[in-house]
Amino acid sequence: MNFQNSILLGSALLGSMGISCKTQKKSTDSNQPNVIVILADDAGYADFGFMGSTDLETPNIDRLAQDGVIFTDAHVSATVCAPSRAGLITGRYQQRFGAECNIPPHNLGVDTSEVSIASAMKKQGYHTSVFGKWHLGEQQEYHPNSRGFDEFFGFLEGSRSYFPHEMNDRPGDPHEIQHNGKHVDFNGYLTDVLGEKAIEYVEQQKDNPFFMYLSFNAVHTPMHATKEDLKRYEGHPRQDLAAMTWAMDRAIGKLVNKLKKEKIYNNTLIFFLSDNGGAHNNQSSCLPLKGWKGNKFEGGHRVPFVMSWPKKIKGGQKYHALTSALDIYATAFEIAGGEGSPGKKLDGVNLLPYVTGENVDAPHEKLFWRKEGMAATREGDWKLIRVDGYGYRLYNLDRDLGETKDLQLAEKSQMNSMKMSLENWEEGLMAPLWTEDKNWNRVTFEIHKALMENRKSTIHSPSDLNVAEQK
Ligand SMILES: [Ca+2]
Repeated sequence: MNFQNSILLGSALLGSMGISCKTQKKSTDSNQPNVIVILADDAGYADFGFMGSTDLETPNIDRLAQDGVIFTDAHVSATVCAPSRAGLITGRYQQRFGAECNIPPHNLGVDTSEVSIASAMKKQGYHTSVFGKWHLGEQQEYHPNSRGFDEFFGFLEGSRSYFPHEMNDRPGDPHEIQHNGKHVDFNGYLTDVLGEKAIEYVEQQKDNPFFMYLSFNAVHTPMHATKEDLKRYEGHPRQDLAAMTWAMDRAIGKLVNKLKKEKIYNNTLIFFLSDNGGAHNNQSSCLPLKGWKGNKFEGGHRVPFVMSWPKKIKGGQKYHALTSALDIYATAFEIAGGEGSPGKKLDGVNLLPYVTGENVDAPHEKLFWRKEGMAATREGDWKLIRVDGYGYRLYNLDRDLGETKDLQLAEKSQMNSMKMSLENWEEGLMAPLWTEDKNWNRVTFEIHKALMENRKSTIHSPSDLNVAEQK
């Protein structure tokens, strides 16, 4: 089935589901750039050439970074997949609407009163699409097509096989690949397929301003790669990750080439980032940061983050002040001609005036994180971590990027001021609408405790808890 046919089929299906999917009018404002948000999954802070990796190859992403701005102190709003994505697509701290924890239950998702970035861009006349992992709710009201995305090709769950899979690909399963609600039988390797679909979409929409959210599940587990890519990295100590990263880079390279071929690359605003820190189980590296996916040390939430728009942003820049994935929404919406917020008050800001030098202040004085009993805040170079039932740590990242020297006694006034500012922020939040599994919460607590004590954690999953209890 070609893409045009599949769009018609999808539209017919959506029509029968009572969902509006009108074709967007061609914009009269030719200056509106296309916007593409490329999200990697569980990629390590250090695992791209432009972030200093010497053993993983990412030539295409590196070129993209070179064409734009690299944010060196950029953060996602959560250290695990679903809440991080909830923040990204709403431009708001996800704890404000109860999406604080991972993996929404079958019947829940991102509160429908939140206006997604796709809905915001549609208001500006954009055609909108998402390719890949969703992870923000499975029911019809939480489905991408109900949240402002004209096109959805991907899967609703948090991870799946990269190859066709008997269980994942059962029609109706939330892991199945679908196109606008309709089951799709795909062939080949999913990272390549998502890249191809993104290119087909560009071909379809190249004459209109479009918004694309390209949400790779790479390099999340399972560690699946093609034979050819694995062969390229034979003997590599991180063979699977290197091969998966190479495939994602290849897909991004092909997409950028398509934009260049169509002569729309210069007026396309592209973001590239990871949804959280490298995971403990996917061979990733967050060095020189401490911690990894799921915890409140920098390795959990500081991510590689690039913004490129050759027409308006000078390439080869590094930007060092605090920035957030929450800023993507405000930036895209304002650059598309939007003013203020299309819904509730955004927590992110438009980054453009900061990277052009028009605004010399920092986009954020403070950033905050919380998932149930574990919370953190940044204020400039200061970092405070709070673990309920255990205590606090205060670090100065300028002198101690690896978060090892606790300054809470030596810097009492800083400690008290940040503690209070975290509590003030929490007053604007609600209780989580769903919570983490109890055992996973204990695992996360034990990891924080070990890292706060500058010990290696011996516990990484609930099965490790059982072993520890038997000792
Ligand atoms: Ca993730």
